[in-house]
Amino acid sequence: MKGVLFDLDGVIADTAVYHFQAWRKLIKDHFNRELPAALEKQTKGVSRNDSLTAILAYLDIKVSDAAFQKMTDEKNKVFRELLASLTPQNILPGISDLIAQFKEHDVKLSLASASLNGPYILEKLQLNSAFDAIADPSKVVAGKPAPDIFLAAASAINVEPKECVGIEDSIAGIKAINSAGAFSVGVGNKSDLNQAKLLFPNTSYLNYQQIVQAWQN
Ligand code: B16
Ligand code: MG
Repeated sequence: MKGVLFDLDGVIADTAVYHFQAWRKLIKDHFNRELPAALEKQTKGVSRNDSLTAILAYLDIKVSDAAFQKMTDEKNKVFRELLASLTPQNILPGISDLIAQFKEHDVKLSLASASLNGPYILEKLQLNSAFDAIADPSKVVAGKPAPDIFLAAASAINVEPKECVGIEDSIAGIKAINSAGAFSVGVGNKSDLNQAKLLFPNTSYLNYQQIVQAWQN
């Protein structure tokens, strides 16, 4: 195992709460409608545009391209305001130790987040220097569940996907890791992430030795 491809939202920090809070506000402001909690799961790991498409489809609302663009900009503005309060204390349990273990064993770290705010979030968490590369989601053709962002993240550290482990909390992300040919490690429920090759109930259970052993087998 030479590289680890990290998802961000839901693995390194719980920014999913902020994403959904921002979507909820947007939909309330524009249409005076509420979003059900189930949509949070559906939009996890999914790009900004694909998330709004899913939300509007659920609400059965059609908007012009210009209005769509304006809405994604507005959502991002609210999300960025929420991110302003992020500190290293928002790093999820177990992640700092796991990163230290990977670094001790010369495993390269690459970020494979769908978020265009990835570099800003890593900076707020003071984790940017821990990463060897950040794959740029604006440069990949298809978002998760397509493998593109994981392939880009592996290539950015010059490691073959089969020599990498990908860590994800979303259904779309686990599918993306598997199609990229990397070894998928899920963080979450078995009912959602049954396609993960190795699963931990939450980040505090993530364990370097268990990951290496499972990757080897
Ligand atoms: P942005 P990940 C994903 O992050 C989030 O899970 C998803 O909710 C969000 O829509 C997507 O990033 C795009 O984020 O609007 O900041 O570009 O899980 O891939 O780290
Ligand atoms: Mg995620």
